[in-house]
Amino acid sequence: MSGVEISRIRNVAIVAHGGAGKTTLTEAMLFDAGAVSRLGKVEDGTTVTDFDEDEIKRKMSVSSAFAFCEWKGYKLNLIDTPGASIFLTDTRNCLRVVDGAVVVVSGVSGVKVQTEKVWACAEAEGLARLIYVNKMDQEQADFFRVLEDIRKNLCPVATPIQLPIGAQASFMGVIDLLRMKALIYQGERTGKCSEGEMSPDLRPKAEQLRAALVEAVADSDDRLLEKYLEIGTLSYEELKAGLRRAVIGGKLVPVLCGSALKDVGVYPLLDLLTELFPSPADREVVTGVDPRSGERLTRESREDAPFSALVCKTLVDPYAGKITLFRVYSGALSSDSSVYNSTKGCKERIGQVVLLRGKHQMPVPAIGAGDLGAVVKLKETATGDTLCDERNPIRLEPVGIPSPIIEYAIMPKTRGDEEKMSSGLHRLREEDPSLQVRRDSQTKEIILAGMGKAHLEIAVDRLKRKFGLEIQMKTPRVPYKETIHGRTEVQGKHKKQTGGHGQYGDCWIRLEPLPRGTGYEFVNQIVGGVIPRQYIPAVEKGIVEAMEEGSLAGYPVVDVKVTLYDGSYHTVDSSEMAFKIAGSLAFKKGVLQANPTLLEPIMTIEVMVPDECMGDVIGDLNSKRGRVMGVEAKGKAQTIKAQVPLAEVLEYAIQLKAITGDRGDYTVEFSHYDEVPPHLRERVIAELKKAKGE
Ligand SMILES: Nc1nc2c(ncn2[C@@H]2O[C@H](COP(=O)(O)OP(=O)(O)O)[C@@H](O)[C@H]2O)c(=O)[nH]1
Ligand SMILES: [Mg+2]
Repeated sequence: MSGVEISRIRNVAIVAHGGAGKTTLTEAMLFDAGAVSRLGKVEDGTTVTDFDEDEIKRKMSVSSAFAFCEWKGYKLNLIDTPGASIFLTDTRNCLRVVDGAVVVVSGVSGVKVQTEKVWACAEAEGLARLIYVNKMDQEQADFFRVLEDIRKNLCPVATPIQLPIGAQASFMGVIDLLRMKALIYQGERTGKCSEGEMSPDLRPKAEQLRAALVEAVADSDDRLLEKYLEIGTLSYEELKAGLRRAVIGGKLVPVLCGSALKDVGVYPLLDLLTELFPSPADREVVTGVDPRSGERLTRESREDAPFSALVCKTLVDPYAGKITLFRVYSGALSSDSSVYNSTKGCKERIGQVVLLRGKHQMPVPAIGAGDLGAVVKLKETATGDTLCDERNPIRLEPVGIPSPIIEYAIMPKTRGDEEKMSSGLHRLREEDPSLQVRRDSQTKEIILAGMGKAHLEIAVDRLKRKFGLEIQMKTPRVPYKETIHGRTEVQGKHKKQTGGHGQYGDCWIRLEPLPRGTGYEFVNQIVGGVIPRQYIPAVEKGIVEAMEEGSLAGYPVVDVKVTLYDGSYHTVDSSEMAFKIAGSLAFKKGVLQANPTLLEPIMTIEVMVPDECMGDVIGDLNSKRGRVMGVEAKGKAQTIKAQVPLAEVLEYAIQLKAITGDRGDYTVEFSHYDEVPPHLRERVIAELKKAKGE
């Protein structure tokens, strides 16, 4: 129906830390396979998968991109993913819909914290993996140093199946250890190579590595091991088949090398993807739930099964509209049909379905099981949704959304653009669910939250480019709170008895501090009707309103117990309004008498950094009034757990980047409120008052 047999589809994500060469490698694969006639460059903004204006401007991927090519009768669906941690959600969504991942590691700088992160994501998805050691042409590239790094910090079962020929400026090809042949590249950036015998000086190393490879493959399979122990070696066919099973089972990860920029070692990579990676039919059947009963369901990767697909990405174009990218798990999606969105519980009209190669859309009659595709102009569907056959509904499991780590207050530069901004933000969120928008009930600011400052800046840039909106970004205000240390008794009296109908309300309240985090408690101890029962809620209402704006600096008052114990009333002049005012007056006065103080939010922060940065990061946290609670080693990284006031880490994403050279990462979440130290309180209050005055 869709033209490709499922066993001949390979869905592959290209993952790595930023700058390892994913986009360049994707470009070289597309070029070598003849899908594009010109080999583009990231520097020139001419690659297929960095087509977005933001990417061309920044010379880095900010969004994953689909592309496909044909290679020896197979269809390779490639997803070039962004490497920066701020876009990890996008990368995770892509990893969910592929069957294998090419992990690119720079032959110069080796494994980075971000490599470990994407590696862990690929592993969690149960993906077959292959490591491509890139940039072998660059100065200081060293295959064996990086291999050791990979084995130690990323994957103990990483096993070379190639050996570089030459190094750095003299890097010219690779030795295929499976066939023991040398592939020598001549022309610059043509992808073409000639096959021949390896030079004698490389043979000992090649033989040693091949023996290790054969042993590793044998080790991964009892039947092969028996044979190997008996005969001492494996045939080429056994080796190849055993290697494929080991790769699919995650028991062995082949290591290749090359130069994406010079298009060296890309041909063999394409071959190996078809030969070693699983087809969609080789994966375990996809599971989901029945949206009506919650019962567990499965769908086989077959075109005659009921249709199901998972949306892994949404692109919003102000002119072309919304593009929804998905993987079909079962059945097929035809143009001009209708499907059911089981996440939203609504039907969607399907117009033209297309295949994507970067920004180019190629219309097709249908997208079949196991394949990746896209459709434009769906109304309700967002990333993470399941599309399925209405009569056979299923909901597949989406990738979760991480909690944001940085927040900025945003406002349109032009007054009156608020509504336009809000609808623009809504569209952006359809593309990128890791962007979050909320209005802070306390500071009244619109808060844009995301995974890093650059993440938010890119969002703001997009609002400008796509919707013509000029947006201002500010560090958000810290939501301080106020509380009291002391106990006090205070009267609030509201009396106006000159002319006409008078007003009279009078109450006595007692204020006492409550433990941190308790909030507020109101106790009515009025006896003998000194305040008539119907006015008591009014007194409390006045107190609650006054509590929203404390007397110290105008921030909400928390953790107080208020006891109403006395008062008086007037038979004619008393009213609810008068008692409400009396309650409010009493509370405001009382707070000032009861030794008021300022509370600030304290965050729990977990910082992941490489060993060598740890001292600097801990020192910096200490200077930020942080309290380090523990350090835990995890692979090559250390995780530092600390508590630190929010006011000190509003721009932590930027500071950590500076301290660690972008090798760190962190998560932050609210922990509790604690008192602002007395020596800082006056300064904070003065600043707050100044800000309020503006
Ligand atoms: N010398 C050399 N540079 C490379 C190679 N592959 C990529 N680069 C360069 O490394 C930079 C980052 O490449 P890019 O493909 O954008 O990396 P990505 O962030 O992983 O997508 C660019 O300047 C590329 O030209 C390579 O094999 N050799
Ligand atoms: Mg890229």
